[in-house]
Amino acid sequence: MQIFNTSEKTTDIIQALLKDGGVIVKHQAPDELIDNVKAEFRAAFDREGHLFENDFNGYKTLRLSGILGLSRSAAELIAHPLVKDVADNILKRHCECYRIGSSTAIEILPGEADQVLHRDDDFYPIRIPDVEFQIAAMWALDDFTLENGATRVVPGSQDLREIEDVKASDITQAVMPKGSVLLYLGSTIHGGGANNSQAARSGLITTYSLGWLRQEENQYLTIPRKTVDSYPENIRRLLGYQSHGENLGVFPGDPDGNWYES
Ligand SMILES: O=C(O)CCC(=O)C(=O)O
Repeated sequence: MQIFNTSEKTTDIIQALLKDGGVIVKHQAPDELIDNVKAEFRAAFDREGHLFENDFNGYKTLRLSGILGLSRSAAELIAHPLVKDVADNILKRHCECYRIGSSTAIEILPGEADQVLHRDDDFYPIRIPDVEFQIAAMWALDDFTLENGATRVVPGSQDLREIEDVKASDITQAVMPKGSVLLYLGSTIHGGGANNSQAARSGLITTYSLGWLRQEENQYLTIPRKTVDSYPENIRRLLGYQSHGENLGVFPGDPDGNWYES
């Protein structure tokens, strides 16, 4: 998996992502922004982060959903220009617009084991050859290291190999400094890493899915409407407040005017 720096061309980043199924781009968000996001998550992590514990998420991992209802600063990561450029390029090959599939803050605590390897898009019941249903952006809110559970990724696994066939030697880890982003395809096998350090490892993963697919996390019922309305149009669109073309998900007030004339 290739590692890029800020200065490199987006087309090269996209090419690497499509080739390897994942790519790291370092130093995309300033420390101050990352610290604000972390501060805005803190109380919610402490209050409700444990509610997501299960065999898949782990029992020493805190999680949060409904991110844009919890942190306004997170909007800057979710709608980051690089992520948008990459999503535009990969997803708009197959749709007119895309939306947030899910957005999840994840704090892996010391003592957590490896998460089960998985593909994010496996919950869609069919595949269409050569169509990526979604991409994901995992922001490092702390330095991601081998010891603290940097996301495990299987480069090339967008070839749809069986997850059971993955060998330890196929797995790499997204070691990256705080403020960097790991981009990966919905079809790429990955999972959280074991945290063998003494400190928590926090990240924010957002998936972006084709506009004609059902969103993984129902943003309409998760984020209060008043909060949605307080965001600018690009964020409202990402949350799903836009129709897909003239016929899917139309509603009064659609920003593209896809509603019946009265
Ligand atoms: O925490 C991580 O590094 C990855 C988590 C993940 O892939 C997931 O929960 O779907």
